[in-house]
Amino acid sequence: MKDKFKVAFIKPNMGLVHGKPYYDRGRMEPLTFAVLAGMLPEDVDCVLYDDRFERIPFSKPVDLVAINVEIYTARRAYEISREYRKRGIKVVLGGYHVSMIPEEAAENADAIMIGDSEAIWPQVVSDSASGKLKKIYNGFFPPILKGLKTKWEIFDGKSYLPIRLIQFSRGCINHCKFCATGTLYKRTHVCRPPEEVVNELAEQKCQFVFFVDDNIIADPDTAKDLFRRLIPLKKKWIGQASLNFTNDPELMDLMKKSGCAGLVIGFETVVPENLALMEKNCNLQLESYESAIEKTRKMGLMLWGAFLIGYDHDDINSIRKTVQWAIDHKFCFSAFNILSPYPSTIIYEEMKNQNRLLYDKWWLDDRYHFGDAVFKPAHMTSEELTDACFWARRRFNNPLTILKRALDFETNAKDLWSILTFFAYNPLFRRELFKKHGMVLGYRGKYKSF
Ligand code: B12
Ligand code: SF4
Repeated sequence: MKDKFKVAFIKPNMGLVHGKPYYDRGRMEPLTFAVLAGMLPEDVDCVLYDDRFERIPFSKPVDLVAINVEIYTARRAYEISREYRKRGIKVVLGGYHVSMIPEEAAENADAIMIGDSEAIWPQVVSDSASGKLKKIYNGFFPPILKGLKTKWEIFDGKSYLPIRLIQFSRGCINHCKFCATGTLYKRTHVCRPPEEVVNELAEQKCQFVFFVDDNIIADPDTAKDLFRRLIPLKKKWIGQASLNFTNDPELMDLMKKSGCAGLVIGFETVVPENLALMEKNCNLQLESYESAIEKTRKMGLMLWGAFLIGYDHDDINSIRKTVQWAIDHKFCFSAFNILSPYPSTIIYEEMKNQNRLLYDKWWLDDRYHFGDAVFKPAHMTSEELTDACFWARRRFNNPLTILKRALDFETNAKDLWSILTFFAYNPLFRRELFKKHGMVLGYRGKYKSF
């Protein structure tokens, strides 16, 4: 009997901490591969190697290697690709970073997939099986999401946080200047048929779900349809959304009834001039953050505030103000991300033209460490920005502040589940922030996995 064609999916790690691979205790299942595996016919064997906690068995036979590449994992992804190609095994790269800078990715692979791979990925595998792999594959735009099957079985036997990831929609109706999604999707947003999403979830035992959509309410009517169908499932879910859902009482009501426990909200900044520079229109159109947050509190939602530090109207004081604001609002979690221009975004081009980038390709540069500022800020030095951002993370996550944030009986401490969730993840995220800071990207030949 002929052996099945075997595809190895690889989720690369980011890099090394004190000379050893970064070990992320807060890792989630890499949904991308459940989606890619779901597109393939039964006669293709799929295996997943998650470099974030497993050794990659480079010498194990496999017919095609498929690696997901994001900007922080690009260097490691290219290292893994080299190891396989040295052994004569074909490698295909795909994912956000590949779509943002295909020419770089193409130098590091036998084939690349640009954009969303629905409808094309099975062709890549069959071309490879017949020895006719092409160098470049272009995905359909906008992507066709009807009929998608998420094959979560690919995660069986592996250890991830106990939360099931799923996607209802792709893209975004905004185009913020710093954002990769805005750059790739050009204000296009596509939903999966809600009934297909709910049918998939109904078969899943896991009671806690993360909708990874960039903005789950971008198409409010289809989101309402999804939420109505979710109600009978009685699952708890979290997701990402823009705050303008608070202007629609019906949407809020359905969201709550469908089991929404918390949301990641991209506040980005409390400095209005920065929002204008970012062109973050969904936030500019709000009456105020305060009134919108008040409505989410009434819903009992636990918020994860996402902030971008280092825009041109930021200085040390505004960064301090932003952190204090997040603490005062008792957000369950917050991410203080340092502004890091991604290639092909508007902000990258602007900074390049203004000669403000410290390195041309910071994600591949030996001098770069995770958490470093990679450009010349307007009102401080890049070192000051690096320090301020690390300070912001420490301040928000210091033990006393964690306790202060916990004491919110409308949200984080409203019931036992919320308290347990708050205290399970806050200390974990605190540990990870220290571990991650200063990490070098890639393994640089210093650490090999066999
Ligand atoms: C969920 C998520 C997370 C989760 C983690 C998820 C996980 N499993 O580990 C959390 C919240 C922890 C997270 C963390 C971070 N994330 Co994140 N995350 C996402 C998000 C919202 C969804 C990813 C997802 O599951 N998509 C669903 C799948 C189905 O879509 P997909 O991956 O795009 O795959 C499709 C195609 O791209 C293609 N494809 C993808 N890979 C491959 C590979 C091959 C071989 C082929 C053929 C095709 C292919 O096929 C798929 C189907 O069409 C994306 C934004 C987005 N819209 O995708 C950001 C995103 C990927 N994250 C990003 C970043 C920067 C981060 C952080 C570094 C943030 C930070 N500063 O700390 C961290 C660390 C990430 C890490 N590598 O460790 C950026 C990456 C930017 C870039 N240029 O690469 C994104 C794009 C957000 C953004 N808009 O900027 N993230
Ligand atoms: S709203 Fe969010 S996902 Fe959309 S472009 Fe802006 S930052 Fe990106």
